[in-house]
Amino acid sequence: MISDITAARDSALAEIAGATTPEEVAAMTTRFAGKKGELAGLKKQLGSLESVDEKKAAGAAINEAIGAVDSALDERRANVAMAAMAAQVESERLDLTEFVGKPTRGHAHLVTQAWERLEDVFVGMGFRVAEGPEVETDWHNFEALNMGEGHPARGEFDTLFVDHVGPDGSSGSTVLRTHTSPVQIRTMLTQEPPIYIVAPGRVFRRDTPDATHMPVFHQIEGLVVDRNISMADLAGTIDAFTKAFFGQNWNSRLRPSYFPFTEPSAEFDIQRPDGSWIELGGCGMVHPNVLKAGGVDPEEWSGFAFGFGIDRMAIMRHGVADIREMFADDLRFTEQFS
Ligand code: FA5
Repeated sequence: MISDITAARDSALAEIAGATTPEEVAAMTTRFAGKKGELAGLKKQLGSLESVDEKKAAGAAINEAIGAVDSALDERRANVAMAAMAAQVESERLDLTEFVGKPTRGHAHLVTQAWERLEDVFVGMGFRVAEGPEVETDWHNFEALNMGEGHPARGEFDTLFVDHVGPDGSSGSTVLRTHTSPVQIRTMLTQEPPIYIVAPGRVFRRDTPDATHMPVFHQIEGLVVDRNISMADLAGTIDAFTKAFFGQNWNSRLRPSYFPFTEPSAEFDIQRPDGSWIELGGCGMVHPNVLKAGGVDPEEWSGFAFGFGIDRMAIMRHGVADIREMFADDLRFTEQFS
């Protein structure tokens, strides 16, 4: 009987060693280790043995054989599972070599590029960068800028109102800022002169899009408040800026204009190398009422301010004919720039 057990064990171990798939191992588990397996069958025959010693010896041999077969099955099961997983990983491996070539690099939006360059130029001239909220109070956006309720100049800003009821029950006093000029007020209220800041940011107007207008666009505000500041400082700053931002062969000029928050006021144009002039923004000497609203004494301090359209500067710098092209997200346009 012992020799039968040894033979059954050895042939089971040999077969198990040759199993290569999880399914084969499962079938062998039933055949060799199951209740109806060969070793179980031999175990049942133990009862027919006559001597106790023979029973003992055969019983021990069967238990040893079952143990050996069980551990061989466990080991084989783990090995084929590992091999199956390795095969699956291999079959699902992505061949990325086809994408290796010249990588296409993106670039910042033209408006972002202009925005960052403007900050660089002004920081280089000694200005600090300030900011304010896009949702603004009527007071900061209009009233403190010398445009009280009913002021006709408010009509020039096609304002978007925010549906908001104040703590006192008042409504209609919150707007999407129509320009970056409210940052002038916020800066003066939080900072003592001398003040030298620029404030780039997004602004909103109910303007119909055309070649030079967008309803959401960007401006950069400038504010200087110091002793003995004159219109000559404003002109000199703008000229230095034009040459630093656009290049040495670009000229700028100031044309008399009107803004409620500056007096005198001017419009700022630049001349392209081809000789044509384009309006980029407004500027002027800060109105005494605006200095007062900002808590600054107009007898002691004076200042100038400007507000330029960043989007217009971007199209100017890159020779783009229509401002809307910059926001169409058309790769044929975008890829022309770096
Ligand atoms: C103003 O917004 C004044 N706050 C500027 C200012 C600041 C004057 C400080 C004096 C002192 P204006 O509405 O002209 O002004 O706008 C300034 C610039 O923003 C324009 O010259 C133009 O370059 C740009 N701009 C105005 N509307 C649009 C628009 N819809 N789309 C794109 N750019 C615009």
